Amino acid sequence: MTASPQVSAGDETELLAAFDAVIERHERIEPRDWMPERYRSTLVRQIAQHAHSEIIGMQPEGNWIARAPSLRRKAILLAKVQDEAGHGLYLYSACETLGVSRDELTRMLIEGRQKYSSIFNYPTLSYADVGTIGWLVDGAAICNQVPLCRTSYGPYGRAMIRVCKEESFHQRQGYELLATMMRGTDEQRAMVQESVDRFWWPALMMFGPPDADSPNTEQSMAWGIKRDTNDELRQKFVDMSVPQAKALGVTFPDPALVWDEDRGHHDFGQPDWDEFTQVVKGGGPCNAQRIAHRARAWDDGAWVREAATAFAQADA
Ligand code: BYC
Repeated sequence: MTASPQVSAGDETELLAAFDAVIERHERIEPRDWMPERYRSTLVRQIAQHAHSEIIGMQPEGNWIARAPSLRRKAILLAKVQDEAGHGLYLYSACETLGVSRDELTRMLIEGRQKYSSIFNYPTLSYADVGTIGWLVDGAAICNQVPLCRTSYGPYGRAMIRVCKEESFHQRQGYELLATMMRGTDEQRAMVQESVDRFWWPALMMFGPPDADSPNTEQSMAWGIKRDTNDELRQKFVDMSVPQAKALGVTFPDPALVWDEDRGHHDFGQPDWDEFTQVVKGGGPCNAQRIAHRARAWDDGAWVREAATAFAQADA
């Protein structure tokens, strides 16, 4: 339950102290617990953005389902894209526990009042992109989402557990696809490298702006919504990906990428943050196409929602 107008200032101080104590003990806030309005709105913003990313994220890979090179690849890709739909649904349900309906959330996405991950505004130009998305995009998602299993809001953390298990399969299928192509012809190897070159920097942008330019990180860390900062997770992703690239036989397009013995981490260059800002503001290569497709799918599905509502009412 959120702060109600009947709660007096004295009560609110007590409620806030109880809330802070739960956060301090790393326990969970549940939907019926009192919570500060800003905690609730921050969660709605992040969970909705996360849900929208899963649903919009079906499009770049969905683009290749009808052109998969074999029945096996098609079955894998279909299953993966359907999993993403499932992730969106768990996350919309988690968001609904905060008092906002899925209809409202979808409207906010379509009207540009809520965001989705920048990564899905880039096109998928070859089948190698299906592998690269699995390896790097789902890989980045895992880095970001495993700590979210311990987020302070119960329904979000519980949704993340299943999402992470499925993302783990997604990453492996991507890596396996790329490894298969790397054992193929020179042309296939070149396709993989070209795809990795296009996706590397956008994958690093998935973690959000540098900590110094991230307006939300400090408060979200204090509330236990985020467990690591954007830069910490980006570093973890780079450290994890470099040996995988080596095993695969591809390189990343970053001359500054070197192992730093003293830090025990890789040093790396910065993505083009102006490009990131442009993409987040709606000016990426595929923003308009992604939203137009989502709006069309929402309109096309109106009869299903109406029929389901009528059926539920008839049954009641
Ligand atoms: N793209 O203060 P910051 C998947 C926004 S899908 C767009 O650091 P925060 C998959 C940010 O919202 C997985 N916008 O924010 C699916 C904020 O703007 P607002 C998607 C971004 O929230 C299909 C502003 O920039 N994962 O795996 O503390 C196929 C300042 O940022 C981005 C999630 O959604 C971005 N990359 O931290 C394959 C993870 N980065 O809202 C795979 C959940 C930042 O104030 N989300 N912005 O107007 C999070 O962990 C956090 O929200 C973020 C950003 C780390 C992304």
